[in-house]
Amino acid sequence: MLHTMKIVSAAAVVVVAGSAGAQVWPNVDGAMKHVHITFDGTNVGVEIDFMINPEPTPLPMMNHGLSHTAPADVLDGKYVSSQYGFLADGFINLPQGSAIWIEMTSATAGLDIYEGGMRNMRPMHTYAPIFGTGGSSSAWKWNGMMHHPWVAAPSLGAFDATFNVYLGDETTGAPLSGFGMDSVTLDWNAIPAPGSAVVLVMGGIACARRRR
Ligand SMILES: [Cu+2]
Repeated sequence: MLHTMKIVSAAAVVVVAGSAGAQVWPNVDGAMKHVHITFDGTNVGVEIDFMINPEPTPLPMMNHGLSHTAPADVLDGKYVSSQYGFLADGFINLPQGSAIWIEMTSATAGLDIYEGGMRNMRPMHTYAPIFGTGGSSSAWKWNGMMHHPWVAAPSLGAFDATFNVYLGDETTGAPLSGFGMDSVTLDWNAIPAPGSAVVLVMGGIACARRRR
């Protein structure tokens, strides 16, 4: 009896490993760049970290030409970055019935943003459209955890998005009076992926050789 159970569990492990090998999740390029959120009891604050990660902005977005596993396939064909991540800077104690909301107030046309999460837990992310993408609400309720959204651009070039971060009703997101809000602009540069640059260089060498 015990022996049979062991065989069954070994088979289950093989199945899980096989399906995991077939999955394609989007690349996580570059080091995490945190967007620190604070609340001192009265004012919400938001600031891009340049102390822990001094990498200058705009941050790169790249298209690796991957066919991602659903629901991450919303990123197919796009220049993608998940480097920016919202993160609590210190302990945050919220008033009863409130939540910290992040609302996108403006962005470069064509920029899409999808729900992510902890950066190394890509299979757990919903990839649901947020911040106005695909007709979603421009305001998104932050759960207080580290959250790296997936940001996607349709073409090469410069992209940015500006957000208000404020204390709102935990259900409706309506701003609560008597509390200060803050805003932050995140920016990106959609650039060719390193792999595609290598292909171009190799192509150039092949052309040079042919000419001789
Ligand atoms: Cu992070």
